[in-house]
Amino acid sequence: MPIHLVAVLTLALIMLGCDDGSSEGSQSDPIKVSTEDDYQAASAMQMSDGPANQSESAAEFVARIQAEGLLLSTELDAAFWVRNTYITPDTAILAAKAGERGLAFESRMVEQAKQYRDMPMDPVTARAIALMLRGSSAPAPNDPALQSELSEILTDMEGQYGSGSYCNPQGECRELQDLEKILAESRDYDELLDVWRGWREVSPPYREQYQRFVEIANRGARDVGYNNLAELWQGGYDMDSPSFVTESRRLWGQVEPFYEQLHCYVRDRLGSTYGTEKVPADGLIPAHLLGNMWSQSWENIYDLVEPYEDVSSLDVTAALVDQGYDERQMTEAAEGFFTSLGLPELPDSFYQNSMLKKPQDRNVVCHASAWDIANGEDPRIKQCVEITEEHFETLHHELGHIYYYLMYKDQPPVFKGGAHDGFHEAIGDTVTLSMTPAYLKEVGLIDTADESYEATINKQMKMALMKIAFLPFGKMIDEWRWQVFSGEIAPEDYNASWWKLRESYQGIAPPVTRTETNFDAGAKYHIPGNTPYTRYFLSFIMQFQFHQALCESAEYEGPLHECSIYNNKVAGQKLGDLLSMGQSQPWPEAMQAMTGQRAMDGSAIIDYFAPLNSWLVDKNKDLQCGW
Ligand code: X8Z
Ligand code: ZN
Repeated sequence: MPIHLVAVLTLALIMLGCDDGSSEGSQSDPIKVSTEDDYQAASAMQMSDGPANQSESAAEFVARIQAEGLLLSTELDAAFWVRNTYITPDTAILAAKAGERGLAFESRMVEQAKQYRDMPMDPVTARAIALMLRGSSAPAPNDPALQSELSEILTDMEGQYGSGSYCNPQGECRELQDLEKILAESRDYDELLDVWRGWREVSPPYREQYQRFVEIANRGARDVGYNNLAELWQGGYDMDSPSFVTESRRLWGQVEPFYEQLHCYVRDRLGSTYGTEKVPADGLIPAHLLGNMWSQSWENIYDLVEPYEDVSSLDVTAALVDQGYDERQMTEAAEGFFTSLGLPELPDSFYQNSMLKKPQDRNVVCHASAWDIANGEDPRIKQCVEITEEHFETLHHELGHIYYYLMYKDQPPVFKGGAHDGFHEAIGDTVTLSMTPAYLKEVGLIDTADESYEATINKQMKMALMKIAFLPFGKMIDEWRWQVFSGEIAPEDYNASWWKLRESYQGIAPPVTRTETNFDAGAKYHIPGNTPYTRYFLSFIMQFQFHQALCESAEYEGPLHECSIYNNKVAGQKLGDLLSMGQSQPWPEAMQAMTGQRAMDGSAIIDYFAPLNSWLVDKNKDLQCGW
């Protein structure tokens, strides 16, 4: 749950892999925060409770809040880290109490910051105040009893998800990662169905808690100054809330036709595998056949949809296993990509303090996350690493967060954060776009890099199953939550509305009848974990823009999908500069510095996949696409 408390302290007091964005202002006169002095000052103040002192200037207020926040984050980080890596009733108590203190702090901060809203001040302080008033993903209501209830609900929901398991009729019990493995590897329709349905037993027990969470967090959003939590979340992008919604829909419109082509082709191949009575040629794809528990990315069914069978496919999983990689070596290999760009080595503490392996003797929240502990001095990741290509990619993703933390370490706390949350999500993924066949050969993960047209299409298909299949999923999750928060979706319609969006965006259907006794949204981590999801949709679009820009700075000429910035220090410098900015400026500034454009844009992802797009259009010409 830490994620909501990340944001609890909008000040980036703690950053857990998924952080909140930024707002107005510009950096001309950086706030000076001497950590040592401020710690002492904050200790002396004992986390001051009252309203801002009338004689305190806006800049003094910002400095004080940052100092107090730093102090508090030490306690919160410790409680949440232990909770996430050791789920017990005891750690629930510790984490809920810490969360409550975080919410109380946030509430006081917001109330005090409001007093400065319309005062004249320098632009840097103005941006700091605006960031404080932006609210967090679970904003604190201005009521101690509700703060306590909110913290308990969030701690409990995440704990239930993290310790969930499913026991089948034969009495065999499995945790999520083992269920996911079956979903990825089995091709037995009924076995897949059992596992898909089984995992969804985790969430009905917290459906009512989620409903209560929505009520309390909406109250928190109102206390910050928004109409509801949807508007608060949408307000995190330096744009008016309706124009952000319009903008994100515009981006979806840019990529939707390509998704439909991919859907069409995959549906046809699945029809050949499972029969068209199970996968109708012009209908929805049953959600359990796509190789992933949430049908969010489809690379695990690559073998069923491979375009050219006799051409070498890049089996990175096999290479990692054959070469005896362990969890730490995989992490070091990912680190190696970042250092090849000229970025610093990870501190020793990173390997000492991270959790890279799933403990056998206790429940942990396995969903991967990155933590900014001790103000950039003790960054960590938590991932139940498996020796697979998918986990190798996730390690790069997590290190993207870690490098953001390291590079904005010297920013004042209030400016620690991604330019917006999609930037934070995009960094590691941008790097993985450079893991071309030529790169894999260079680092010894494959023997030969086949350069034929057929090999290119195979590789692009694998990438599209990861990147294009994800887009409607990345979009629909918050479409659902925005409507839940605004009240357009009533609690009694949670499940039906979820499937309506799954159907219209993704073209998939539940394989068995669902009713309102189910809570299928809640079976995805980010719902009980309350992590906003639009960030991933944006990231999947922007990472191709970033890749294109970095390739240009490396003076690469050629098709985008063949570019690798591995070892390129000029590209590394550009990336490092972006990271160092943190959220000190509105994101269009960061976007411009990185890409020369001020907007997010889908043309780079379309350009990257140009060969596959043409191939699919041709392949599908006799099929009836759409649903
Ligand atoms: O949650 C994550 C990361 C942590 S920020 C592992 N991702 C989303 C997911 O797993 O659903 C990365 C891609 C999408
Ligand atoms: Zn992430």
